[in-house]
Order: sequence, then C-alpha cells, then structure tokens
Amino acid sequence: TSEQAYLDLCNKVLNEGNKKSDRTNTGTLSVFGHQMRFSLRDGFPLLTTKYIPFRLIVSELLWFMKGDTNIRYLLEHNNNIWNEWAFKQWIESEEYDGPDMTDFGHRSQNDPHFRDRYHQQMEHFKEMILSDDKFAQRFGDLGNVYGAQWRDWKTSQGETIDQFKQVIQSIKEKPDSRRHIVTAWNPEDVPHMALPPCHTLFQFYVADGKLSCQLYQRSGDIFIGIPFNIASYALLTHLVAHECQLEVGEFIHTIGDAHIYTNHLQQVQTQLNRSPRQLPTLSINSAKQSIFDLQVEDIMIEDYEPHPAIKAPIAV
Ligand code: DHF
Ligand code: TMP
Repeated sequence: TSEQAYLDLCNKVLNEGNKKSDRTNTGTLSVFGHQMRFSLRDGFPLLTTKYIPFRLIVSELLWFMKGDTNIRYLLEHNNNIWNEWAFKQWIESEEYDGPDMTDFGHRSQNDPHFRDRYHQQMEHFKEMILSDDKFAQRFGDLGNVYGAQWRDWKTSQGETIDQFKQVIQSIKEKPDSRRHIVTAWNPEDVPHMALPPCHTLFQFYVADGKLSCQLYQRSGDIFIGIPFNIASYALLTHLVAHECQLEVGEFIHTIGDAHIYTNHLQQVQTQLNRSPRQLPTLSINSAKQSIFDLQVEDIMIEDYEPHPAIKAPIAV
C-alpha cells in the first residue's frame, strides 16, 4: 500500500540521515528534500503500522477551516495536541505565578517529581482555558497560525483575504488554473507565532475530474507529526473535492527538513518491524452540502485495524 512511502522515508533517514542539533535541544537524524506520493483512490492514508487517533486529525482540520486559532475549540473536543505551545506562552508571561515550569518538556521526562507538578499545572491551565473567557483569549490563542492565515490573511491595506474560500472558488471556476495556492507562511507574522507554520504552502491541481493536492512542509517530525500531516492533508483533499464535486486524485507530500528525533529511534524500529495492513476508508456525511457545515461527527474512518499505538515524547 502507499504506507510503504512513509516506511521508506523512515529507513532512508535511519540509513543516510545527517546528525543535527535542533531548536529543542533533542538532536535529530535528518535529510533535506523528500517527496512521498499517496494515491487517494486506493484507501485512505492513515498509517496502520501504529494506531493514529483519527478524531484528533478531524477536529484539528475543522479548527483550521473555521479560521480558529484558539485551543479552546480543541479542548472542547478532547484534543490536546496543541496544549504545550499555548501553555508555554502562559508560563513565560508576567501573569504566571505558579511553580517554575522552565524547560518543562525535558524536565518532565527526566524528573518524576517535576512531572507530577507539570501535569497539575497543565490540568489547571486547561480548566482555565475552558472556563474563563478572558484567560482563554489571552493564553489560548496561538497567534496567527494556520487558521488565521488560511481564512483571515491581513493585507497591508488593512483588509483580509480568505485564501481558502478563494482557492475553492478558483477550483470550481477555473479548474485548469496553476494558481490554486494557499500559503500559511507570512514573514511579517513569523516572529510573533507560537510555532511558525510547519506545513507552509499547498497547491491543488485538477485533471481528468480528479483533485490532487501537494503540500510543501518546511520541517517534519517523522515519528509524531508526519503521520498526522499525511492524514490531515489527505482529508483536506477529500473535503475540497467533495465541495467542488470532483473525485480525489493524489496527495503529494514534499518535505524540507525531514527528521527523526534521537529519542524516537527505538519507536521507529518497532514500527518498521511491523507489516502494513489494508488501508481504511473515509466516509463523509453526504447530507451536508457545504464542507463549512461539517462537524466532527460527519467525518468517519471505516475498516481501520491498525497495530497498537507507540508512545514517544514530543519535543517542545
Ligand atoms: N512539535 C514537534 N516537535 N513535533 C510535532 O510533530 C509537532 N506537532 C505539532 C506541534 N508541535 C510539534 C502539531 N501536531 C501530536 C500529534 C500532532 C501534533 C502535535 C502533537 C501528538 O502528541 N501525537 C501523539 C498522540 C496524542 C494523543 O493521543 O493525544 C502521538 O503519539 O502521535
Ligand atoms: P521547528 O519550528 O524548529 O522546525 O520545530 C517544529 C517541530 O514540529 C519539527 O520537529 C516539525 C514538527 N511539526 C511537524 O512535524 N508537523 C506539524 O504539523 C507541526 C506543527 C510541527
């Protein structure tokens, strides 16, 4: 299946990767410039060699599509994948007066006593985001991340551009156009963002009634982030095709710095020792005409029988 493209990337980085230090002080093996192709016609590319919680991918993508940048929506859907980056803004702010949480990512891995206090603070943080509007506005917002750039790109004229709506319009009206592009990389905003966009730019392409999508991802965490990114953009391609009444074609994933963190090497080995299984299929509630009306329950994955999850620490 097309999952092999992912396993090939893992092998390539293990065999040929450059040892590189990185921003998070973890260390990586890394290659520069890699492309994977996933046909969306033979199954949905959700990895089977480890369990991937698809509901998290759905709520994150609907969050981007709404133009939302506040983790409150994610927490309301029991999605914790962006917590660390919002939490970091809080503990580094002047308003924070709890126990010292500097470098919580590394310390919570090495010091069990600290880990308990960190979990306690994180639980407190989540409660505050969910219950206190002011607090959520101040610390739940990740800045002008994906949702803001897709739906509300700020122009120098003080106007906003809805790139996502425009790209859908242009696919419908001029399918052959070579300008179906959405960019999340806004050089003016980059210095003020919790995390500058990893998936920086994507382009759609229509041929033979089929919609394809290519993503340029500047930086990819092969064990944790990439499996989510593949599923997320495959889902995006399905949704936009649904909206434009097209079939799906391919998802093409182009990555700049593709890396395996050195504390994920064993987990990657475990995964490589497993055999890929039949890919699942996607179902979208066809009663909803517009993808902007979709809710989490409208998007389901079927016949997904993966190997078990594999835990790994995330580099913050
Ligand atoms: N930083 C780093 N270092 N790597 C990333 O992949 C990453 N991804 C981000 C933000 N910052 C990042 C956004 N996407 C998880 C998955 C995707 C994601 C953030 C986090 C994650 O924690 N995945 C877990 C399962 C989580 C769960 O079940 O709640 C995993 O094991 O895949
Ligand atoms: P960086 O900004 O220093 O490149 O760090 C970002 C890290 O997060 C890097 O390991 C890539 C990873 N990442 C993904 O792989 N996919 C994602 O969607 C996001 C947001 C981050």
